[in-house]
Amino acid sequence: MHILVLGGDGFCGWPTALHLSARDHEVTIVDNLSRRAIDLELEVESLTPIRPIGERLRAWKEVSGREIGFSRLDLAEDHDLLVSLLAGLRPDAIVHFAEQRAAPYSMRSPRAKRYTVNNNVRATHNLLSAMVTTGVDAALVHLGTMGVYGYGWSGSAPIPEGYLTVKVPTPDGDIDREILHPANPGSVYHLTKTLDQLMFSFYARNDGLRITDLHQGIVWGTQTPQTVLDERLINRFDYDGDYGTVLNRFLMQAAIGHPLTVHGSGGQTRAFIHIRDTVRCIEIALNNPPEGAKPQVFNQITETHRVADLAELIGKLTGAEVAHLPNPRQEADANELNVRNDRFLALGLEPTTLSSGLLEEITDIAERYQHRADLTKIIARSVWRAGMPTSGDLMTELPR
Ligand code: NAD
Ligand code: USQ
Repeated sequence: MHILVLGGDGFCGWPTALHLSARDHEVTIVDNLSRRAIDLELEVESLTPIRPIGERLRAWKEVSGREIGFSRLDLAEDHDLLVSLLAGLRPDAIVHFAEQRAAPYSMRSPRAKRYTVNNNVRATHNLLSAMVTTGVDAALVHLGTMGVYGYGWSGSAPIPEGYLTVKVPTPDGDIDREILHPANPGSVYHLTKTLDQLMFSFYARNDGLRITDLHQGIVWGTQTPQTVLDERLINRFDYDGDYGTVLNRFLMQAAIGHPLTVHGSGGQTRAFIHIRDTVRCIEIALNNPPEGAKPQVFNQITETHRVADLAELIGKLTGAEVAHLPNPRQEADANELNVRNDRFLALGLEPTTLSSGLLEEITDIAERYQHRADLTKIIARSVWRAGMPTSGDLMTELPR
């Protein structure tokens, strides 16, 4: 297949592009390199030394003998260029990673809120509209998020894969209707993913686009079988308070002797998936497109954990201290989370679950590159509402 990987320079996109190329697909990456620009804005860098996109692609050709194409294009701004690209390449499939993906970044300022909405909503809509304009009948796989369901809305009831059947009362009795699971976004970023879902429903129904929306949990790990082949292929590792996600942050913090930054009680339960499974799931989704008329939704997760349990586990493995900090987010202090993931399991996914071997592999990477860490960037400083407590001052007093 010829596959476009939109956002293919990012944390999930880069290893996916390499994985699909290694599986003999023709791959073209489309990216505006905005994630690298946000690093400059936040004055922070990936813990791992990621190379410029051109060097990454040359290294891949040297190592594998395969070529990956690249087009620098802003999906939100360059609609006409996108139309020309689709009309010229006529890809068989498109994977859409190209959005601003950090919840804390999306809440850090009015400008960041507006940027996240403008970027994500326009990128997705431009893509859908360009697919219709060009008549490109590609299977579209989008990276959505578990956060569209919210946390705790249905208690311990299992979260279905996208849709819920409800009873609608009518004068002639109840009728069953399948609806998208109610949206309960917890940040402006998550809000954009709920808006994406509505756009997918419309374009599938109106234009017959074949869309798979992957409601992915928090991705952990960093390396895949392809990114370890050469240091120039290394994947990003975000550890800062906006882009670093909880498990990778805890592992990095343990490696450098920083207390583990649990927000509040740590009773928040979240869904997780290893980056190696992310790339496999995307390949499975590409091989199993829907018919059209309705987007199919897969919950792309392999396990759930409480934040406090993760901290305790890593503390035991590494001797790291656990710090309970004021939570900068507006979220439930504790929640249950029971998620169905039958569809990927039925299609052959063999989950990579948390094991001490994998945890150590990440701690090793964090130790190797700890000289690149800026300790002032570790604390999460984006708050959900003005006046909320931050842990910044407290942390300067914690032992290192
Ligand atoms: P990332 O920020 O590392 O990568 C996103 C890439 O998209 C970047 O390279 C960025 O430059 C590019 N991009 C953003 N806006 C663009 C635009 N308008 N035009 C062209 N390129 C653009 O993020 P990631 O962690 O790789 O996440 C990828 C996708 O997966 C996101 O949509 C995210 O919501 C979703 N997701 C990520 C996680 C996670 O834990 N990382 C979990 C669930 C879902
Ligand atoms: N948390 C801590 N300490 C930290 C960092 C986070 O306790 O140092 C807590 C947060 O308060 C939250 C939980 O850990 O309760 C998860 O936070 P996170 O930053 O790991 O993940 P989140 O903000 O939800 O976002 C990440 C990705 C996003 C993706 C989402 C999947 O950045 O792109 O959509 O995971 S999900 O969480 O399933 O919606």
